[in-house]
Amino acid sequence: MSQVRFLTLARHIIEEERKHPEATGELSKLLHDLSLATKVISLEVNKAGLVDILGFTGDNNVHGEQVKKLDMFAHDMLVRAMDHGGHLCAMASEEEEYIIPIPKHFHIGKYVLLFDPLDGSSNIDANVSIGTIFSIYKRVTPDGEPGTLEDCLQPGIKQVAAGYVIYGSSTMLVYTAGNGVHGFTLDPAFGEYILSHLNIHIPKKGKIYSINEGNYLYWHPGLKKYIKYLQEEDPETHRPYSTRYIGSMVADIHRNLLYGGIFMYPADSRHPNGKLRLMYECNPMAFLIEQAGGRATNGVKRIMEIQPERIHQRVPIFIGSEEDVKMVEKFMAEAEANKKITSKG
Ligand code: AHM
Ligand code: MG
Repeated sequence: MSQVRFLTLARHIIEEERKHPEATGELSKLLHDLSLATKVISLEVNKAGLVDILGFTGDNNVHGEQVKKLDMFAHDMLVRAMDHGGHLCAMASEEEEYIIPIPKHFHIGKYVLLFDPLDGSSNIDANVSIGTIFSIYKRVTPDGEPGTLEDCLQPGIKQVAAGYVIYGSSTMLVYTAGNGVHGFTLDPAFGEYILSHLNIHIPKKGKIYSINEGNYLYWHPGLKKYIKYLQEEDPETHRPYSTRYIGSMVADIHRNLLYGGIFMYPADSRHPNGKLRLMYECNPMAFLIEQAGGRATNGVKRIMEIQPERIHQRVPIFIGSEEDVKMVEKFMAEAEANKKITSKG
């Protein structure tokens, strides 16, 4: 018999909230609205393979409606589900250049929602797992007015909640509100997220590394050395590690969260800031992984302490099991120190 209680996401959020008598319930309602939007996205993602039959993206479907690209569908769904809930003052999406202030004709709330509506969407046609990533902050400007860029540009340590939904062999929502990381699996029969993973802890050290090794030539010398180190044989430190790279951040991080390991999207000589976005991808994942006992840095600095300057800014990321992330930092710091010695000499 399972030891995990039969608990819906909605019930879990209410129970968590009861632990904080000062809570107003607004965050719970926000998370509830968000989870509803992701159920609709999940349904649409599951139909993706039928697009060719029902109509190509950009075409009219059998109902005479335009078939939207799935990432735009997910973006629109989230905006439409969240703009009138009364909990938000602004949103920002990876799919939209500017922030989305909540218009005055809706009730304006005290939270800010940032999201990547469908991360890894280039994988959709191959039926690979993709996901929605979200990050929630409290506004910093005065209440009652539409939110501003200032409300959106807060460092990750200010997040009040964050999470992702993975659309995989099943759909799962994993979130933290600063009190551990919990996972819920969507029951497709009755459309509820059910608690399946209570208090997830990432192992202190893993046996998996995830990186796009095709970029090897352009990497920092310390990173090259670290990857070679992981490939060497040493049973005591469980080397060689296994490579697992899906190319879909949510799926790669989800697996490493459960099994342990390190995910990296580093800077390289062609992309000095890496590829992934601080506000939509790195901060929420860093909050989750830290809450699960792991570590997330840009190689030298904690991701969540980076002061954002632009809403779409990119940042290199090393994230996962604490000891693995510390090890890559060490390799890169040593290579930097050697560089300095060589250039002096
Ligand atoms: P996207 O936001 O355009 O989907 O790009 C983000 C994705 C991540 O999910 C994934 O980790 C990364 O891009 C993979 O990039 P690459 O193909 O360069 O390895
Ligand atoms: Mg993305």
